[in-house]
Amino acid sequence: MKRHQAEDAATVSQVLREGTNLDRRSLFVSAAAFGAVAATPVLAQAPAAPTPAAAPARRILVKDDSRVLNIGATVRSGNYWNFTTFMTPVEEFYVRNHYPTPRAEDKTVLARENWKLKVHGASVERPFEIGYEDLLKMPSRSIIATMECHGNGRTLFWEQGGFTGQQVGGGNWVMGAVGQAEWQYVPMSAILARCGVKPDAATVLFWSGVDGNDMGRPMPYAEIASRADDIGVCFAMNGNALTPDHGAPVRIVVPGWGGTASIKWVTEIRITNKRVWSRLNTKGEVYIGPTYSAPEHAADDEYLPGITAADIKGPMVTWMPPKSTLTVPLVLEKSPSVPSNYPLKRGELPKLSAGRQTMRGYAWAPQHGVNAVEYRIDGGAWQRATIQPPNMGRYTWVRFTFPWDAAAGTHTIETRTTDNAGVSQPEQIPLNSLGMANWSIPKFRIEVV
Ligand SMILES: Nc1nc2c(c(=O)[nH]1)N[C@H]1C(S)=C(S)[C@@H](COP(=O)(O)O)O[C@H]1N2
Ligand SMILES: [Mo]
Repeated sequence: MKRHQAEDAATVSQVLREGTNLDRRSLFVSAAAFGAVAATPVLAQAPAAPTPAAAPARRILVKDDSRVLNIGATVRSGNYWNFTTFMTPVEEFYVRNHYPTPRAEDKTVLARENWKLKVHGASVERPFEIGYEDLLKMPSRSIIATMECHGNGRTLFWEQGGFTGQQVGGGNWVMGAVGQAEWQYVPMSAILARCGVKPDAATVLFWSGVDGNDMGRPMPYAEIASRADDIGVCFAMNGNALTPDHGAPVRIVVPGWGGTASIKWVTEIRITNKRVWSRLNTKGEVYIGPTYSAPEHAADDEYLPGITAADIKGPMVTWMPPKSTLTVPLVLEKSPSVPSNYPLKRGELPKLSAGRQTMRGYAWAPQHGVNAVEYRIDGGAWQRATIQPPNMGRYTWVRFTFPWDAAAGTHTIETRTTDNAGVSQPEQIPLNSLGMANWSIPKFRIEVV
């Protein structure tokens, strides 16, 4: 039975309201559960005061660091060890930018009154341009969906995959480059109906060109057509207009696929009869490694400026695989870097007080939905965790819990998700040198005191 989320407006706002309440209450509970760790300033964060007016040093990103982890100059991770809510508040939602966040003050094309989306291309019958106000007058819907960066969990390659920083490159995402929001959007079905598509359509290119000159991701037209109500041109997140970091005024949302597909600060949708190659489907955001081979391509494909056939190194990442995490900071020992505001120092274990504990976590399986979550302690038998309602299936995550009689000493807890197609997280995944989509079973080491 397929239930469409867009029809559940009441449930959605209820979840959002409950989420807000839960946030305050369980932050305390989870901090308390983590005894010694709770004493560190990161876990003890009070709800943030309104962000102070942007000082020059803050201009790279708008988001206040106090509720997120600073991974690099333009990227911020969710503090997933503090996550308690079903919906991720925007302030706690990860930011992944290839360039600094462009803002309307500097890039005037992003001002609502100037912004335009151009829909055109060789396979379009009736090209059109639309401004922000008119876009908002088109039919819209909303969907609850996770968004996850391909690089989320990259640290697992180093910490437990046996790979080094020479073999796998990229930012040190731990488990927090994922969040769940309610996205409000004009569905591609409405865009396509308005522009008319010729039968030869092969590729849809979502293009920004505002933050950098290579931020466009081609997608097969068939993929978009197959879920044209779910993919769309998004203008609001959790009920509010998009913030600059998340693509204001308008971005694309492709539920279930890795975040790269969801082009922020979008200005153009181009539909063409050729295959299109950009940086983001050739040598960036693709699987490159001994078990992967480069996709087929032809001389008369379209190559965006700066890209040639020689750049096509591996298949692009599409659906994010089933994954899970405990809300426990992962030990960083072998990773090339430790974010400066990570709650643990290099090699340090999180501490938990001995006794009966409720362990918590999140599991997601965007393509088919989460069927089950299991855990095991110190290599013992796999046991079922309890999935906390709601489980809204496809595109969404679930929260899970299990009780643990924690005895003093050092322990390892593993978590494993199985989706509704019967696919379970593997022990290891093969090398891919950009560290994409590591969905291996994570191992959380904990010191019980
Ligand atoms: N224009 C543009 N769109 C972009 C990006 C970017 O750097 N520029 N980053 C992409 C990547 S890699 C991810 S994971 C998501 C992150 O979305 P968020 O920052 O709202 O969480 O945006 C995608 N869209
Ligand atoms: Mo990403």
